[in-house]
Amino acid sequence: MRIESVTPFILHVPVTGATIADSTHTVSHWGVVGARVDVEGGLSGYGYTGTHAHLASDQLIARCIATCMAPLLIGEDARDIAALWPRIARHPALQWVGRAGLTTLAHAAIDVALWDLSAKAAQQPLWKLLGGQMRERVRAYNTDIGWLSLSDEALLRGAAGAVDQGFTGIKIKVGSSLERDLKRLNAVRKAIGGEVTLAVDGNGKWDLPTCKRFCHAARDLDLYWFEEPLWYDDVKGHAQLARATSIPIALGEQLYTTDAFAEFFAQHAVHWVQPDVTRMAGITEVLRVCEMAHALHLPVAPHAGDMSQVHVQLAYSQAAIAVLEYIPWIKDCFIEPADVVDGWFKLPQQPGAGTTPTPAALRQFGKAIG
Ligand code: 0YR
Ligand code: MG
Repeated sequence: MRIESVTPFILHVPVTGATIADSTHTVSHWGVVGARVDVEGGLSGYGYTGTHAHLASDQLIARCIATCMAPLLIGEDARDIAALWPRIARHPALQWVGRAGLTTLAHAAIDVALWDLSAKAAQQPLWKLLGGQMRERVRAYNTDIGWLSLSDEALLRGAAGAVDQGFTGIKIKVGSSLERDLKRLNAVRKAIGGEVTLAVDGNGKWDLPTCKRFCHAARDLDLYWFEEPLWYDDVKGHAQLARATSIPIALGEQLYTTDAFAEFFAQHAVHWVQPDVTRMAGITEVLRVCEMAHALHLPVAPHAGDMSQVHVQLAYSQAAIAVLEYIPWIKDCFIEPADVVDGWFKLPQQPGAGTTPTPAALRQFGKAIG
């Protein structure tokens, strides 16, 4: 499967409603910055990373794919995924300017495209190549009903609506003020009852004293996890919080490397592990984190920067993965959308990684590479 060309693309796809907000970001579109890898014989593989759709930085990622990474790939065998991973990640010119950041996001698009190609060549959905189906179904939790930008009424309506649709888990954003967040959470818990799992996500906004106050005040809400309570890289702070509260700590969506996860594991600073193929240079590296977590008996709940198109393939095949995030913004851009029925992700059927965009999506949402 000789690689003939590597072509970047950018899609900006609208989110639900005009904009959504968490504690740190207000977002109107999801950025899908990707690579199409064409091989001899006519197959095309697709992979992408996820962004907040800022065109200037999306164009940097796209150009990194086209000018820095494509030359390392042309002429190579696309099935040599394991060998091509360090060839890009450890390439002197890339490593000097990257190692974490936009070069890693660009690498994610490439790695996912290579896995997509291997699965398409085998005429199997990716989960088959990753060990086969190891659980009957994958539980979804709904994040799209929990934004800080929603009014109290809309939040309650959305939470109850998700439960009516069959979701057994939801996630609510926090990080505005303790008073507002706690009031909303108490109302949501009342509305959904005690059976539905209720997670909260702070997106790294608060400091340790605020987190401790929050955890104390929320102790009777039976929270499933508190995600990114503190600044993303603060291992010591998360370890302190983990010791101070019985609420499980979740994190990982902002971590780029296995070393970063290893440090959180070593310090007992995380309970729910949330790697993301779109940030961690692809599937190859996330599989390593899943194995590390599994060996430590820590459950994995991948963050869905891919909006679960790829992660559903992992969730069906990786023993460590317990639950998967659901946000429906970009699913209809793909030949086979990552759909949820009655609160459970459907088992993908199409050959590949689930990353092939429809021609209509490329036309409607495509942006210039610059
Ligand atoms: C919006 N999921 C997250 C979105 C989401 C962010 O900023 O990117 O909230 O990725 O934290 O768990
Ligand atoms: Mg999050």
